[in-house]
Amino acid sequence: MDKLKMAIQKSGRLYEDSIKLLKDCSIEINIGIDKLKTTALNFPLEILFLRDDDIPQYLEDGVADIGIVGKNVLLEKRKKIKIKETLGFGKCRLSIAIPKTFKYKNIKNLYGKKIATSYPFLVKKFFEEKYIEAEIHEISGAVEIAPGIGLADCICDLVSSGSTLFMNGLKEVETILESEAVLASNLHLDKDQLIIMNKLLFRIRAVKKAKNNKYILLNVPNERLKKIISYLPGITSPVILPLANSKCSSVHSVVNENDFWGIVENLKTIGAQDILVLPIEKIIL
Ligand code: PRT
Ligand code: ZN
Repeated sequence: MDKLKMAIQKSGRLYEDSIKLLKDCSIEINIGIDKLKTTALNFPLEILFLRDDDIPQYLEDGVADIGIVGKNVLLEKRKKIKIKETLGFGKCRLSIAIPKTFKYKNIKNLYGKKIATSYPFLVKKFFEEKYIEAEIHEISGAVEIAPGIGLADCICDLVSSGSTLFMNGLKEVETILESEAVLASNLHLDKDQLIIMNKLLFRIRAVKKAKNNKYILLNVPNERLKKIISYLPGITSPVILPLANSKCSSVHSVVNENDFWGIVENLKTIGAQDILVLPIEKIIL
């Protein structure tokens, strides 16, 4: 079987998490010194290291079959490729930011303003949808300094912590896109390539599911068991095991990260004891 060619960012914000994702999927790779490409040792995958901006084009052209790229880049480039899975890292938002001194009430205040951005297509689309005319000035980097040097009235750029905006005297006023890394694919994969991609997606989904859940073990007085398990759905249902102390049982279950603290607080109030929480490596349903 041929290998599937996968593009990932050569260096930058998505590199570490992309490599970690492969590792979490039990795919072993040796990264050479030149770091142009490498082959997985235990999975039919060839990995190409590229600049993130080039990945959508390479996917459309079939130079790479699948790739990891920010949704922001993918939507800006408008190539004929398909998003197969969101990956939960590289999270950021594409936002409009204005100088702190700018008196802003609503989006209409941006009418006729000059906006510096590296995302001209997405910004243009946003303003067209709002029927606002604005002048878009495309720049490729250091967008946040544009208002300070008189190049633009405001900017549209990626934001994660917000500290870059803060340090440049800017404040965020509108979010035009929520973004994260995605796995995208070429539209014309053959049967063998689809088989490999689906095997990889199966692993990625198991890893993602595990990351969003915790394994929880607790000891419960038997008379409280019914109430306690009503708070613990588990994957199918919770496991209940007898303890040496016959008045108590051990309950094992899986809890979603988002609901975790609420559930634990309730369990404690109802009488759960000795609560242990463990990370899960993979969940295969
Ligand atoms: O060399 P190459 O072209 O491959 O990389 P690059 O320099 O173009 O991209 P890189 O590595 O900076 O970002 C790759 C991807 O990471 C982006 O396309 C996004 O999908 C994602 N990502 C997540 C971010 C950020 N968070 C982010 N904060 N990309 C850029 N930023 C920048 C932003 O542009 C601004 O300058 O970080 C600054 C703001 O960060 P905060 O934390 O101060 O708000
Ligand atoms: Zn780039």
